[in-house]
Amino acid sequence: MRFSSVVWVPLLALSTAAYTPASTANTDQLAADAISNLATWAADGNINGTCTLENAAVRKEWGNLTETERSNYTSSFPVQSLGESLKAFEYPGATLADITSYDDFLYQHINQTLTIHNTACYNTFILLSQIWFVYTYEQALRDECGYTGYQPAADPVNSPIFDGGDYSLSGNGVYEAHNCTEGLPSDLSCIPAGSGGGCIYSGPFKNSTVHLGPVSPTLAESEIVSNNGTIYNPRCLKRDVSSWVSTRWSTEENSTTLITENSDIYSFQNTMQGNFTAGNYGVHGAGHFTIGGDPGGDIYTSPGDPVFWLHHGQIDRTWWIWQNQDIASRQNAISGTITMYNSPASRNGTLDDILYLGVNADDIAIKDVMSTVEGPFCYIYM
Ligand SMILES: *[C@@H]1O[C@H](CO)[C@@H](O)[C@H](O)[C@H]1NC(C)=O
Ligand SMILES: *[C@@H]1O[C@H](CO)[C@@H](O)[C@H](O)[C@H]1NC(C)=O
Ligand SMILES: *[C@@H]1O[C@H](CO)[C@@H](O)[C@H](O)[C@H]1NC(C)=O
Ligand SMILES: *[C@@H]1O[C@H](CO)[C@@H](O)[C@H](O)[C@H]1NC(C)=O
Ligand SMILES: *[C@@H]1O[C@H](CO)[C@@H](O)[C@H](O)[C@H]1NC(C)=O
Ligand SMILES: *[C@@H]1O[C@H](CO)[C@@H](O)[C@H](O)[C@H]1NC(C)=O
Ligand SMILES: *[C@@H]1O[C@H](CO)[C@@H](O)[C@H](O)[C@H]1NC(C)=O
Ligand SMILES: *[C@@H]1O[C@H](CO)[C@@H](O)[C@H](O)[C@H]1NC(C)=O
Ligand SMILES: *[C@@H]1O[C@H](CO)[C@@H](O)[C@H](O)[C@H]1NC(C)=O
Ligand SMILES: *[C@@H]1O[C@H](CO)[C@@H](O)[C@H](O)[C@H]1NC(C)=O
Ligand SMILES: [Cu+2]
Repeated sequence: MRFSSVVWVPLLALSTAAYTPASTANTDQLAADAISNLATWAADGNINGTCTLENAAVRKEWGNLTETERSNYTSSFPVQSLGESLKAFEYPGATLADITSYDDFLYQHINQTLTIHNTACYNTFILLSQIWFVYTYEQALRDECGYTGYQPAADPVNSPIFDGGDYSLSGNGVYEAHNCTEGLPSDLSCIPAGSGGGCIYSGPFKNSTVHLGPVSPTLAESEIVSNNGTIYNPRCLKRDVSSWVSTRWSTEENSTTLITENSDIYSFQNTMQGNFTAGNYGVHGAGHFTIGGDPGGDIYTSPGDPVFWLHHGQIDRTWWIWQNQDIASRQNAISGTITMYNSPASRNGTLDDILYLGVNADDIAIKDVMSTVEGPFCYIYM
C-alpha cells in the first residue's frame, strides 16, 4: 500500500479515484541493469576511492521515501544561512533578513542560465552543471534526495508528489484565469491553461514566497512582470500542473526510447532536451512544464519551486542509467559547446572545464563529476 491512512484522509476528500501510477517496468529494468554493470565494473577494480555499491547513498523515488524522510526534506526548505553569501552585493535594496541561502542557489541558476543550458545545439553542460548544482544543494540540506520516477506523467496532480497532502511537495496552484503557456521559444505547442495557475495553499509549501525573478515568465497572467533577476520581488509560488505536456513528452515510453535508442552522448542529450523548433519539449523540458507556473515555467528561475530538485534528480538518474549501460564508453562521454544554442559560437566543452557555483560550492572540473561513485559523489539510484 503506497499511502498511510494519514495521507489517505485528505486525498479521499480531494479526489474520487485512487492514484494509479503508470508502469515504470522498462526504465526500472534498465536501472537494475545499470546496478549490475556497476557491480562488475567495481569488481574489476575500476572505481577509485572508497565508494562501493554497499556504502553508496541510494536515491529513491519520492513515493518510496518514508513519511519521516519526506517531512525531513520539505521542512528543510529554505535552508538558513550558510555563511558568506551574495546578499548585499547581488540584491541591493532587498530586505536582507528575508534572503536565505536558498536564494543563493536560485541566483546562481539565474546567473548561469545562458551558459549551463543548451537546446537546439548539443551541450553536455545541462547534465553536468545541473547535477553538481543538485548535489551541492543536497549537501546543503544534508538530506534525502528524491526524484520523480514513479511516473507522475499520466496523472501528476494525484501523484504522491503533487497530491497536496502533508507528505507531498504541495499541490497544484488554485485556479486563476490564465492563457495557454508558451513553453518553447517558438509559437508551437502552447500548453492549454490547466486547472491551476494561482498560488499554492496546500501541503508543506503552502503560502511560500519566491524572492527572485521572474526573468522569462511563461505563465500567461497579466500581473506577472519580468525583471533581470537581481531584484527582490517577493510573490507567491504558483503552479499549473499539467498532464497535457507530460503525457506527450515524458512518459515511460519516452524515457525508455531515450535511453535505448541513443547510443552516443550527442543524440542522447539532444533527444533529452527535445527539439524546440519542432515543438518537442523532450523529457527534460516536459518535466519543467508539467510543473509550469511561476517560477517553475521560467528557464532562469525554475529552481525557485522546490520540485525542481526532484525533476533534476530524475534527469540525473536517466543520464546515470544511460551511462551505466556501457560504462567504458559512456562514463566520460561529453559533447557540445559552452553556449546555449552555440550562440554566440563557442568552442567545445572538455572534461577539464570548470563548473562554477559562486558562493554555493567550490569550483570543480567536469572530469571529477562524471561518475556518481567517484570524486565527491557516492550515490546510486534505485
Ligand atoms: C581513477 O584512477 C585512474 C588511474 O589512476 C585515473 O586515471 C583516473 O583519472 C581516476 N579517476 C578519478 C575520477 O579520480
Ligand atoms: C533530517 O534528518 C537528519 C538526520 O537524518 C537530521 O540531522 C536533520 O536535523 C533532519 N532535518 C529536519 C529538518 O528534520
Ligand atoms: C553573473 O555573475 C557574475 C559574477 O558575479 C557577474 O559578473 C555577471 O554580470 C552575472 N551575470 C548575470 C547575467 O547576472
Ligand atoms: C489572455 O490573452 C489575451 C490576448 O492577449 C489578453 O487580452 C488577456 O488579458 C489574457 N488573459 C489573462 C488572464 O491574462
Ligand atoms: C495562506 O494564504 C491564504 C490566502 O491569503 C490565507 O487565507 C491563509 O491564512 C494563509 N495561510 C497561512 C498558513 O499563512
Ligand atoms: C537589474 O535591474 C535593476 C533595476 O532596474 C538595476 O538597478 C540593476 O543594475 C540591473 N542589474 C543588472 C545586472 O543588469
Ligand atoms: C512519448 O510517448 C508517447 C506515448 O507514451 C507517444 O505517444 C509520443 O509520441 C512520444 N513522444 C515522443 C517525442 O517520442
Ligand atoms: C528540429 O526540428 C526542425 C524542424 O522540424 C528540423 O529542421 C531540425 O533538423 C531538427 N533538429 C534536430 C537536431 O533534429
Ligand atoms: C566540436 O565537437 C564536434 C563534435 O564532436 C566536432 O565535429 C567538432 O570538430 C569540434 N570542434 C572543434 C573546434 O574541435
Ligand atoms: C517503490 O515502491 C513500489 C510500490 O510500493 C515498489 O513496487 C517498488 O519496489 C519500490 N521501489 C524501491 C526502489 O524500493
Ligand atoms: Cu532543467
